[in-house]
This record gives sequence, structure tokens and C-alpha cells, in this order.
Amino acid sequence: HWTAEEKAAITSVWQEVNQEQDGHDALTRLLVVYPWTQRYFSSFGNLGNATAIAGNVKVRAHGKKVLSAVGDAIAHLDNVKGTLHDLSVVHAFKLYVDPENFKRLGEVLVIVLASKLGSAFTPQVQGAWEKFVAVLVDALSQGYN
Ligand code: ZNH
Repeated sequence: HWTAEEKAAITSVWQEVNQEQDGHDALTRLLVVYPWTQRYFSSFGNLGNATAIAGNVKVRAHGKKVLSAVGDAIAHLDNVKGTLHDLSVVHAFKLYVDPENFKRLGEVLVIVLASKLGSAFTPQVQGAWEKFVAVLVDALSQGYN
């Protein structure tokens, strides 16, 4: 269900991504913009304010983990659902993450990519990424039934 242009837009942006740095930026934004998401990360230590969040080494490590799973999905664009099935079940039945938060993470990820790429993040590229984020959120939400 992807056009060749959409696939190219998604994978070419992904080649520019630094999983550690951009994952950290996205997760930091999630925790600052939607502070109630901090409740899932009580084992991460000090998340007291934006500076603490930005300097938290566990947030950094976790951001990289999250983006590596996103990379896995991008490597399997024709089977995102199958690729993320087990991870979805973990979020549903072990981590108890409200799936609304997947959408929020998708939103902040698009903002991180847009601010990183500037004018290269064209409306056409954004369109492909919004579609990918919707597929990603859907795949991560599948285990909640
Ligand atoms: Zn998550 C974990 C991915 C979102 C919360 N995650 C995780 C992991 C991964 C992920 C890969 C690891 C697992 C294992 O180890 O087994 N995530 C992901 C993705 C996404 C996400 C891809 C989207 C895109 N998460 C999310 C959100 C939240 C979360 C939104 C909330 C808010 N996670 C989480 C937690 C955990 C995880 C809490 C655990 C951590 C620790 O370390 O403890």
C-alpha cells in the first residue's frame, strides 16, 4: 500500500537519522510536552524539569531503543504489523502504555525530523511520514485487543 515515492521519502529521511541523538530529542519532547507520559518512566530517575530530562542518560538510551524499533519497521515497510507484533503485546500487557501515547510520540518524531531536515522535509515528504506514523501507531496498537 505504498507508492514508490512514499517508500523513497521514508527511507531517504531515515538515512539522515542519528538514532541516538534524534531518539533522545523525540523522547525528550514527549516527556516535556506531555508531562503525564513521565509516569511510565519512574525507574529512569530525575525527570524533574526539561533540563533534567535532556541530561538523563536513561532517556537517551531509551530514545535510541525506540528509534531502532522504528528502523526495524522501516526495513519491513510491507509488513510493519508483523514486525511490531510482539513489541505491541509487550506495551499492552507488560508496560501498560496507553496507546494514545504512540500517536504523541509519532507527532514529536515528525517535529524532530522536520526541524533537523528543514526545507528538505517537503510537504510531500511530510505526507509520506504522516502515513508511516499512522501505520506505525496502528501496528503498535494491535496487541491491545
Ligand atoms: Zn516503548 C520499552 C519501542 C512508544 C514506554 N519501547 C520499549 C522497548 C522498545 C520500545 C523497543 C524495549 C522493549 C524490550 O526491551 O523488550 N516504544 C517503542 C516504539 C514506540 C514506543 C517503537 C513508538 C514509536 N513506549 C512508547 C511510548 C511510551 C513507551 C509512547 C510511553 C509513553 N517503552 C515504554 C516503557 C518501556 C518501553 C516504559 C520499558 C522501559 C524500560 O527500560 O524499563
